Amino acid sequence: MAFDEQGQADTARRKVEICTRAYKLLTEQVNFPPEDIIFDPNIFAIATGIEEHNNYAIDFIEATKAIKQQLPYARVSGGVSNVSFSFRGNEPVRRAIHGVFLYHAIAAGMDMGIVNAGDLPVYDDIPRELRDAVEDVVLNRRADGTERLVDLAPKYKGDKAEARVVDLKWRDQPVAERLAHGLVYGITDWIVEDTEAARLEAVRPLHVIEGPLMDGMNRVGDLFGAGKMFLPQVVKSARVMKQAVAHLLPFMEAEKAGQVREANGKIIMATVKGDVHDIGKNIVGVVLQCNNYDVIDLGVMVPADRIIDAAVEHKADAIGLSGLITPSLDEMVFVASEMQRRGLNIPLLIGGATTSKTHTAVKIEPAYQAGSTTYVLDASRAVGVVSHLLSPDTRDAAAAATRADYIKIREQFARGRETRPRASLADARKNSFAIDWTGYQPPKPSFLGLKTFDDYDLAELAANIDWSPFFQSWDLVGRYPQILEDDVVGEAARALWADAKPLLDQIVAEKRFTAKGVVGFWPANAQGDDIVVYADEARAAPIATFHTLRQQMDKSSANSALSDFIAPAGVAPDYIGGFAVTAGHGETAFAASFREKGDDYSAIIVAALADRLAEAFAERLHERVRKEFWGYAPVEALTLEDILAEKYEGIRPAPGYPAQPDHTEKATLFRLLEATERTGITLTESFAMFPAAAVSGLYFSHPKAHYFGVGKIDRDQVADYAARKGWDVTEVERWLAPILAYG
Ligand code: B12
Repeated sequence: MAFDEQGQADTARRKVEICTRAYKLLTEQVNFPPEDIIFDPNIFAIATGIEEHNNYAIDFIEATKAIKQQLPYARVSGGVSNVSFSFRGNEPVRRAIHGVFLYHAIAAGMDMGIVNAGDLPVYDDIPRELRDAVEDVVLNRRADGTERLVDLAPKYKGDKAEARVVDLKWRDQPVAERLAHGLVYGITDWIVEDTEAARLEAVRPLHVIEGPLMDGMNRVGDLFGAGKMFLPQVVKSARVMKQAVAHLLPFMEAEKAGQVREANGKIIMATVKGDVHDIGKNIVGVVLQCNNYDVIDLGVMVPADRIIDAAVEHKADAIGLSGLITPSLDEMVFVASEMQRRGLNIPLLIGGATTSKTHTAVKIEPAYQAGSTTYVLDASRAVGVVSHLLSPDTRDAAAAATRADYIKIREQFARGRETRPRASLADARKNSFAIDWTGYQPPKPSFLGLKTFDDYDLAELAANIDWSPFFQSWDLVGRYPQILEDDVVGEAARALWADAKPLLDQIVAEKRFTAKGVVGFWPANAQGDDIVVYADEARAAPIATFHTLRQQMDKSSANSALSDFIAPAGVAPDYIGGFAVTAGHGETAFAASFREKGDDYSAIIVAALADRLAEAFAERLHERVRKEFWGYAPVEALTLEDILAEKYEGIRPAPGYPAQPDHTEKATLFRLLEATERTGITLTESFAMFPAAAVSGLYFSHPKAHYFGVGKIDRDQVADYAARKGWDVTEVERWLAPILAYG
């Protein structure tokens, strides 16, 4: 935020001044990478009736422009809802102010903002009278702008959303307009009737697709590309399009003229070998289909040769890879090198929760010189990137621009490597997280060994769902339940909730999913940075060893490792726990039942609900471990909110998360838990779990145990870790590639 000794920056000059100062401090004095700087130069309310507030929106927009021009790579964000605060309670006017403000701020270079993803009005759609009055205020074009808008506002007060549902005036429009309206607003109620009406008016059924339907979808594509429309709406529009095409298909078949609709391009999409995650890939696929691209989705766990064979067979124009876990990053490098070896030169697109621009530039792009490689942050950017890379007029320039950008990133990455001070492993161990074990009796679990849950009660899990990540996976940012009443994202979240809740109730009532889990407890003690697990209290022969990694940042606070939270051998008899849970049995089939009807929207919701139930299973089981199964917190009485805020004792670190970045530790965990036999969860060669809606991890009971990020590790620890795991150094470097402080 743009604050300094004098307080908040309100004018453009002050905002730029403070951001420039911070920029210089960060980049020149602490060598902070400029691309990681996000400025929020303060968005303040306009039209408050106080004259000096009238220029606040302009001040932000001007400051944004200056920051983007003068402070390379820095990004700009802001709390958009602040700008319309003086009209709280009048949602339609607030929405119009957000739409107009963002229209100008994005044009000035704004990169992101806290705003309602699914409920922003379509700029061109804001009633002209209202839009002009709002623009007068946002751009401070007239001294009496505020009065005029205050006078006009009551006219638009009625809740537009409801107006939109009851406002059926659009049903009186010509069929082409009705089709476009249904597409833009995601309304399926009349799609078959309207498509049929259009078919009867058309010479050939194909003309309905090439005409009104594509016009409607191009509007959706343009609005989405321009940041005036957001993910949930776009995926809903796709559903309308698919149902319209499904109605026309038999007529086109019957016609047998064999004319096919010209697509903008053909794209092969796949989640790479060893990875099972597809929500992100599916969302991008739907958005691209909306924009008239033919998407050939090969699914998950797809080996490189199958991806490339499909690209050759279908004469594809691009390949899109997705991945969620770090081992998939290496696989993406391999696919890129195979594309190079097999002589392809079509664009390669990279996306997924674990991918990043830096990794793509430093590791993937160098492996594929024959064609371009582009990282895509999220679905909202996919269409723009693809259209630039595939259109003959822009593809060379687009590829060249990315290549130049990635060269810069590689240079910065190399520079960043040199400077950061690090601790040797020996020094890091001397600075370990010290626990005073004298007089501490580690709590003994109520049982040792395993406990299986064959069919955990879905209703109990549904009651323990953390909904915030669900809305996040639809780009609606905010905490649940406040998000449902939020005056910015409320309506969009309520709409999504209204669609998701009945599906969840159906899943529970009809037992569409089966939740299976296993939990285990074993005697254990730390041995250096390892945790040795014993079969019984005799603690004679180890039955397994968990290998932990230690922080090596050069810092005053402790360089922690998970082994610090278990009593060293010979100091006190301690214990460790483990779990593996899934709620994904049945998810694929239930989601497919919607996808078959062209309803990707519900299919994606079903998959996201399985993830939520899996996460809820992990949370609920951990609670029962603390209170019952391990029983070290029998009187714990926390609300779900407190539990989600981790206000409990002990931790449950998951392999792959920052405290234990090594996914291969799941092999030891799964062997001890007999997880596959007992829950049906399998591990892929990248140690992803299938079904995808699965979580696994360890339990630590010590009250001082806490979550931390291992961060980057050095050669000395890699060599030490290899020796402890009985691997050679290259094997460790392969599995821990993203956290190596070298190479
Ligand atoms: C929700 C979530 C889960 C859910 C569901 C995951 C899923 N989607 O299937 C559950 C609870 C099941 C889960 C489990 C695990 N998770 Co998790 N999870 C997350 C979380 C919080 C959000 C991911 C998500 O779903 N986002 C929403 C979707 C829609 O976004 P997306 O996948 O990123 O896709 C978007 C873009 O990336 C892009 N995109 C995606 N693909 C493509 C492809 C192309 C071609 C293009 C152009 C664009 C594109 O567009 C999409 C839409 O905008 C992330 C943290 C984060 N903030 O990202 C951790 C995270 C991904 N999980 C992580 C881990 C480690 C795990 C577990 C291994 C933990 C464990 N030991 O149990 C398991 C693995 C499960 C398995 N089956 O193997 C790590 C992965 C990194 C790593 N170290 O490998 C993360 C990054 C957390 C962390 N901080 O470390 N996880």
